[in-house]
Amino acid sequence: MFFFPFILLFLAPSTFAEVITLEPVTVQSSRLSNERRSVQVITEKEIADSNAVYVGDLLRQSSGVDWTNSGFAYIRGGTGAQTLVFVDGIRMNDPSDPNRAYDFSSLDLSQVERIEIFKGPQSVAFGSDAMAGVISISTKKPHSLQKSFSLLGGDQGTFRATGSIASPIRKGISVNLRASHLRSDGPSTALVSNGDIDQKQLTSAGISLNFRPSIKNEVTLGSDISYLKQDLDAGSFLDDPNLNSKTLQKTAFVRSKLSFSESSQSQILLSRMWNRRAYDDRADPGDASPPQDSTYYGTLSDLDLSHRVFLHSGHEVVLGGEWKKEKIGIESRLSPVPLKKNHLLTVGVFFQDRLNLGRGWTTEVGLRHERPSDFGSSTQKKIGLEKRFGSDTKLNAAFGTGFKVPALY
Ligand SMILES: [Ca+2]
Ligand SMILES: [Ca+2]
Repeated sequence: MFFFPFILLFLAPSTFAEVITLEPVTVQSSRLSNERRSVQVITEKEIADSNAVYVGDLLRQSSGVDWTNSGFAYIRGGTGAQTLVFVDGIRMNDPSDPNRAYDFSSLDLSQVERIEIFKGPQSVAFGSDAMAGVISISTKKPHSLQKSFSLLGGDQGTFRATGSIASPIRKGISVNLRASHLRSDGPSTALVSNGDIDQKQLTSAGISLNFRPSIKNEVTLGSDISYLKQDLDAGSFLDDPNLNSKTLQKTAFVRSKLSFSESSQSQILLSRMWNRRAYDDRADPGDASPPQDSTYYGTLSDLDLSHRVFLHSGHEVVLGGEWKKEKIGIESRLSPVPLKKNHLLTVGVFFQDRLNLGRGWTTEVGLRHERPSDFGSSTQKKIGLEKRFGSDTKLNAAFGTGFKVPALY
């Protein structure tokens, strides 16, 4: 979609005397270092300069990433089901989706600060769903005293209002509030449309509290909510004038980052994601699919621990474990959907080792063992070798495996 904004009003952030600046903390960046992987980063400035309205407008410009108008990303020819998505470190792949894929439609780009795309299998670090790659989104969380408000309008009846405020409460404690509303009469969900207008309304809000007792230790509590109402189509090539969905998504998390010494750091993340998606459809000429009246419920609870140790200069070990519980429910009055299971419990442990051999040579090995209830167990491996030539050139060869737990219906 090409987008031409005709109004842009932005009240620049105002910064006052007390400024607390924190580096963004994501679980991903601690495990998947940018230097040594096929990673693409889209920065806040690039997002602002692009004038894009949807996350997909940016993802589709990235090499090796394809995009559908219905909101799913495909990395290196893999499917949306094989792409693991994190928002602020929280797993977002919806257990109530038939493929356990993440629908980016519920994410307002105006709330996004940074997008990292890790290409290739990352199952050693993150387990199931990371077969084709990982997309990690960081939302805007300024910790200094800031107020901002913006309005944006464009073609296809597009209008967006965004506001945020961040403020220190007292020394070492800050709060961040933000909200946005987006409405649009397009683009069509079907790639080929015969004039059917697909409206979209997305309302999002979030709050986070950050405690920073010392320079290297911090705890963040946060919660986000979004409500999306959108018209859909009956596939990529078939308009449907009366199919729509309503999606309510909520997340809550507590994250702590602790440094025991210069050479030892831990991260603990406890998160929960709720997703409720309701479809409404009526029969119409050309619509071969039966009418729908169904609601999908999915929750995902996750406890993720990792500990990083620098044994000596150039030798780094990461150990970690994860406990994850997903649960789904489906209500369908017209055509009941049988479930294989209504919940899944997964426990996993992993380690990664990176060793600098000198003369520009670095090796990396990793192993993860994961046991999803009733689906057997799985061990994932990776091995890599890198040779640097000066500061600008490197040669990297890597082998990694990936896996995916079956969807629950
Ligand atoms: Ca439609
Ligand atoms: Ca229909």
